[in-house]
Amino acid sequence: MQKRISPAARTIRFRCPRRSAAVCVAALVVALTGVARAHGPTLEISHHELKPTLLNLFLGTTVHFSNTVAMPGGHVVVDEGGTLESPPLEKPGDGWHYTFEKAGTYEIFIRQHPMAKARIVIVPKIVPKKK
Ligand SMILES: [Cu+2]
Repeated sequence: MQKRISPAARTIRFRCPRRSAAVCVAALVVALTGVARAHGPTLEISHHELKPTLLNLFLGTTVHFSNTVAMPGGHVVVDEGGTLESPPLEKPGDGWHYTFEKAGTYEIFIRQHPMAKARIVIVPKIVPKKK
C-alpha cells in the first residue's frame, strides 16, 4: 500500500508549489479586482435609512451598498426608474456593487422600507479640451 501511494505522493509534492503559485496569482487577481470594484463611495443600509442621502458622482463610478443590520429575507436596493436591483442583503456586512454607466438622477430606496431613500446624481466626466 505504501509503495503504491509513494509515487503519486511524490508527483503531488512536485506539482504542489506550482499549483499553489497559480492559486495565489488567481487569488491576487480576484482580490485586486475586488478592491478595484470597491473603489468609490459606500452607501450604508439600515431599516430606516440609507446613508448618505445624496451622492454626486462622475459617470463610471462604482457605488458599494453595505448592509449594516440583520434583515430576514434581506434588504433589496432598487431605484424608481427600475435601473438597478440588488440581491437580498440579509446579514450585517452583506454588500453589493453597482457601476453607474448612464448619467442621470437615481432615486434609490430599500424595497422593504420605501421611506429609506437616497439620491445618486451621475454626471459626465470632465474631459480636458483639446487645442
Ligand atoms: Cu430592514
